[in-house]
Amino acid sequence: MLNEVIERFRFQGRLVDQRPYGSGHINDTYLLTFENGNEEPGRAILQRMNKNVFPKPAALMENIMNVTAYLRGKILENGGDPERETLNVIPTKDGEACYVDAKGDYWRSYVFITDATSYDQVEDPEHFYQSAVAFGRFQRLLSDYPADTLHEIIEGFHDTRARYSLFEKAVREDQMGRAASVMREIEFLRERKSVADCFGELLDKGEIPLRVTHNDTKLNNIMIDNQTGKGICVIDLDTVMPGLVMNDFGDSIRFGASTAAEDEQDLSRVSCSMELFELYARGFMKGCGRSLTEREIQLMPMGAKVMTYECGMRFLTDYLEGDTYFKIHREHQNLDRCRTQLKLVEDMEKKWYTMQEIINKCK
Ligand code: ADP
Ligand code: GN1
Ligand code: MG
Repeated sequence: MLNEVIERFRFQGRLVDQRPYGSGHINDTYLLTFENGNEEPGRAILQRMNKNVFPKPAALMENIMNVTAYLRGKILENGGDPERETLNVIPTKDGEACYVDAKGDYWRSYVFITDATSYDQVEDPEHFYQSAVAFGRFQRLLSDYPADTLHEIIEGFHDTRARYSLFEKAVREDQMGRAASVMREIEFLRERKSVADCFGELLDKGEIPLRVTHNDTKLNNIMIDNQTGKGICVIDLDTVMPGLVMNDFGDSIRFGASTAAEDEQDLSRVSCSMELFELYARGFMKGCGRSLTEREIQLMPMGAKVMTYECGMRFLTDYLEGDTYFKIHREHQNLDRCRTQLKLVEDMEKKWYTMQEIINKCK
């Protein structure tokens, strides 16, 4: 199957290797290697887009083509290298942004960003700081992007209130008969329903602005340059849509400032590091420049809590529904993921004033 798909793209050279790649939870990603007569072989990323998660892949690709073209212009204006600093789609031989196979699966390809790494956990705090500068800069570069031309790829993606309703529905329906065994987690989320409502209420009152945001700012969605240690390229642009800047900040904290992996089973190892929180806050504010309102800045700790609460709730919802959304590699992995998120929420509650103080120091 893969060979037939690879055939359809405008790749150069002779294919010498193909292998599953990366640790994303959504798409099926492959690394392809080509012999092309140069010392350094050619490489490309090939992805089967997840049609369960992205039911409108053509609209999604239109967003990506437009956003990457826009970023390319900005990068050139700033004297950068658009081949490494933004994703570049490799078209099909027919000149399309993606290929639809006989089974109706959508495939796309990207230029492989060489000499850079995407990290699943913070190995060097400086990388985390640099990822913050890059995600902040990404937000600033897109600040005048015409938001109304973007398709809403996943409706209500970070509408935490709506996600709460979906969670309660999953508990009610209890398709897998798992609800009784996770009552503690269910109660934890119920007791904190106000967290789910918070940003929706502020949006309703017009107190916070919608901006064009990335919406999936995990550390492994950024490439860190192996030579300079800088955040060279923001990747995984599937969810670029109007959203809240606090959520982009918060999702990075949820994932990167945790002292353990997202699916760690030993919860005593999971906490939210205030050193990493501070580093990220400094980098993100720097990257965003002066574009944020005071209200947005004050709400950054809330962004961390909302994103962590929401992600824990999404993992639990998926566990209750039979693991149909996030890829799992072992039984109960989504429950383990949920538990780390709830542990982080609890820890953030304990460290609430420290987080606020840090934000005031960094602004
Ligand atoms: P998912 O939506 O499943 O998370 P991603 O687009 O994030 O998929 O890709 C999964 C992983 O593949 C990334 O975390 C990264 O390690 C790698 N990757 C994706 N695109 C590129 C690229 N253009 N160059 C190098 N590595 C990439
Ligand atoms: C998914 O695609 P990936 O692995 O970068 C998910 C995010 C979650 C994250 C949790 C489109 O991100 O929303 O926060 O898993 N992406 C989508 O790790 O649902
Ligand atoms: Mg990803």
